Amino acid sequence: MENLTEQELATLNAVRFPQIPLYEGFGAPVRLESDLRDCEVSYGEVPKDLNGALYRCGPDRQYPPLIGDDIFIDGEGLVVMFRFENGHVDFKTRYVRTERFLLQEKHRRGLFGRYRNRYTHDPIAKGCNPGTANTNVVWHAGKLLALKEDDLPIEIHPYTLETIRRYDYDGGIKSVWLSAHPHLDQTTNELLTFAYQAKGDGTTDMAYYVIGPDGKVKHEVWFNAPWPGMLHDFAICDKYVIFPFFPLLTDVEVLKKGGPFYQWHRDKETMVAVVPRYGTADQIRWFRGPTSFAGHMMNGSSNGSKVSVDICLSRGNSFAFFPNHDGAPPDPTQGAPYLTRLTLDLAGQTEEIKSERLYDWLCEMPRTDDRYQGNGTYRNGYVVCHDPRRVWAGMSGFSSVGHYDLKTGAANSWSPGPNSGVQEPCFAPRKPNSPEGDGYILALVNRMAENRSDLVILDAKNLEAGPVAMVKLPVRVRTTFHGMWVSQEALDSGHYSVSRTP
Ligand code: V55
Ligand code: FE
Repeated sequence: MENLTEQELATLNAVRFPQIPLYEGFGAPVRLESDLRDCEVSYGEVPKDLNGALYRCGPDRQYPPLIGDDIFIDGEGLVVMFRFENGHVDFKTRYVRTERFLLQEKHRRGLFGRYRNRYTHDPIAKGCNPGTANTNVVWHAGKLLALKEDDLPIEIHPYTLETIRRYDYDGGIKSVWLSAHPHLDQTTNELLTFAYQAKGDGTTDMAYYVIGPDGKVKHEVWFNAPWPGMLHDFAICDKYVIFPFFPLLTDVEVLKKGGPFYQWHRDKETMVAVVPRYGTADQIRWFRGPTSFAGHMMNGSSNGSKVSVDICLSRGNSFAFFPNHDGAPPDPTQGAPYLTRLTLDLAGQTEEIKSERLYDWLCEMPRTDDRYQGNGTYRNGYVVCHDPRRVWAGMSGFSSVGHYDLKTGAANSWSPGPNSGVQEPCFAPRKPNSPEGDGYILALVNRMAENRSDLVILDAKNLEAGPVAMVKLPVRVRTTFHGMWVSQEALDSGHYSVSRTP
């Protein structure tokens, strides 16, 4: 075998995915790129006032990973677009042509090993950016960016979805990568974003950036995290940004031995940094609370000296595929997230984090009416959840799309029924200046039994009335993580013209 060329070796290796639960049924790699003009509408009518595009992103393995195993946050990013025009919906998917994708394409095989462990990759991949662009898509300052937290944004074309370039904001970003969870303030057209482990694997450096409406870095704060952990998401409000630190930590020595990128430290507490939105590192305030974990935040707000953040919080690690540092078996009872309000009092005498559970439905992927990100008066939240009145189809994902009215405490939901699951809900306003929460919820539906997907359009104010329309896809879309609705007006102008109704 030694005297075979790389090319010959590669063609000897048939593409064969390992038989692991992640790749069974709905999780099987799809690996197709689709173009479908005029999707079938199996129910109702697509509102004619919904013009623009829903963008989403998720992993879909291009080639099998080198280690014969995988976790659900790895895999090459596939961008999904539903383009809405005058009652018609066109569907398109494209892989993001990351360096990693192009290198594997050339060699016709997987070159990457364990999630974010560069010591497990093929030597051919040395020096290649391992980013997958598989987590989120955001439209800001006239650019559509596909994001993953261990790489810089990848700019893609908003209509063809062709990959344009890896984007460092013309040299404005000095961190080695950027979060996949920037938060967009549609009233100022600023994109607030950050990097954790901002100088490389296992570093404690944090970088926080405000990108202006012109797409240029306008504010930057560097500070140190209490430990080199995961910081997947943060929250913004008018005067502050809030960074919660949970004890899922990276140890470079573990990486060198081929181990996991994160380990859970159940003996460690939760820490929260409140950073002034346009301030400096010396103004940062720190707060402490018991061990907890959250992937995602719904929104932040500030009221006088009190800063709060609504967050899908669990007591322990909800990423059971990252092991306990002390070798104990995973404890799934601790990983269930519930919408929880953390309150930090800047005028208080203590560093205590006050914590209050807002709803008893297990939920994740929290979203708002995007025009109200960072607005303390917001009252509508949208999640995927397990409404106990619904049937949960197990492996199909969450059973229901939920709407929480944070003012009245009411909760309602819609479920696609048995053998189906839902993905993260995205809000689209009925009209650009509609009041908060007046619009539609767009969500991908996993049809397990039929091995394909739907896109459901719901009335955001009345989920329980059932779909406004159901857009039927002839193919399966593997579970996507995040994305957003972008109106045609915002696509045309490159900015948002949102003025808030109080
Ligand atoms: C998360 C997701 C990621 C990731 C790290 O939801 C954390 C949590 C989709 O990728 O890389
Ligand atoms: Fe996320």
